[in-house]
Amino acid sequence: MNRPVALRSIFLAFWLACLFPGAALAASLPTPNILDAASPNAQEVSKLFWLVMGFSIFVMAIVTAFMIAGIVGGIRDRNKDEEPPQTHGNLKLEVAWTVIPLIILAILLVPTLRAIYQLDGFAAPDNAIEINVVGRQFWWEMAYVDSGVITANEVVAPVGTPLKLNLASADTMHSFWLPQLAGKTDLIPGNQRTLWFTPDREGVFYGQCAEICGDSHANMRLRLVALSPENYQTWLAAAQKPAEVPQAELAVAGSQLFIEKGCVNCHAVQGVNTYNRTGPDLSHIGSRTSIAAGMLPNTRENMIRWLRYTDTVKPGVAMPNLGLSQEEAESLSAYLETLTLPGFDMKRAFSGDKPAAEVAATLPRTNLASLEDKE
Ligand code: HEC
Ligand SMILES: [Cu+2]
Repeated sequence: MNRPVALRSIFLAFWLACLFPGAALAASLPTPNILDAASPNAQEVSKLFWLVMGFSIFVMAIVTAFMIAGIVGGIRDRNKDEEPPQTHGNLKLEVAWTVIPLIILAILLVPTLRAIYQLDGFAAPDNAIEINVVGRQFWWEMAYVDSGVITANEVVAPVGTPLKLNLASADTMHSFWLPQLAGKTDLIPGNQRTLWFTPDREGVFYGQCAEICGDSHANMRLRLVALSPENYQTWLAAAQKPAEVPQAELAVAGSQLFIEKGCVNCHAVQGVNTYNRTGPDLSHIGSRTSIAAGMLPNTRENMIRWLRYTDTVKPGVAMPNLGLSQEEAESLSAYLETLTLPGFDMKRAFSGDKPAAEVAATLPRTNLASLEDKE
């Protein structure tokens, strides 16, 4: 390799390495960006991130400078005949590169320990809203301890009040992760963990199971919907009431199929059957932004697809494919659409002028084309 080419490749490699994270940040899609914190606890984590990042860049710059100086020197001297000076062992250098990292690590240890104690589940304030979260292959159940409200895959919470989540698993290990709100916490069978944070702005925040748990681990997503305190109170009241009884013919037929086809054996719907937790509570499924643990936007078309091709849409799913016809799936979907929160419109639940658009922008981006291929 001649000199200009060698030098140019070094610089090119350097700039490419800098560009990649930049490009990822620039693609400002509604991704769960850990650095775009929406709670003081997540803020703490991103502050730590920048601190460690700062030290790392500093160390990298020094090491790279020495490296480049060495390479440039080597290239310049390559035609010289004499041997370069030979050295062996250097006590001062050895001490320096042991002590300097120790100092850096000691500096980083202080804020790290502080953050660990602050974020600890036991530190949750007394006024926290307590929610029991159970992870299952491949969905989440949320049970509000005080109000008895049960939802699935979407946590609804008020801005400004701490949430205390008691995390448990019904089968294998999962990990609860809402990157903009708190760090990951594992759900370990037979062991309860706690996590707390306080959402500090309205919005829909993405989450994801972060511990590989089976075929559809990547499809085990979740949402946190943070509402203004007033809207949260309205939601809470609505969530405790059954949805209105369906009137339209198609939906009424669907409500009968819901019983005939055995959906009631696994799914609870307020006012229809009693407490049943084999599958997600569907009492207000019509008001959810997504279905199948955050996989698909909640539309009629997607619901039909889900009911007819359950196991193709979501590999390894615990809901059986019931062999429904297109007509049956249509009336069931029409029925499920009527199961909305009475007197509460999730799409208009945000104050200000970004309501429905915000919900729409935060819908999941699943590659539907690939699903169609399978059908
Ligand atoms: C053997 C139990 C079982 C039966 C029977 C069953 N389901 Fe399910 N269902 C589940 C489970 C488990 C899930 C969660 C799947 C996942 O997301 O991994 C689910 C998910 C769903 C969801 C998505 C819920 C959400 O929160 O995203 C809908 C809607 C649904 N089922 C409707 C039906 C209908 C309608 C029927 C009857 C035709 C039915 N299910 C029959 C177990 C069952
Ligand atoms: Cu998982």
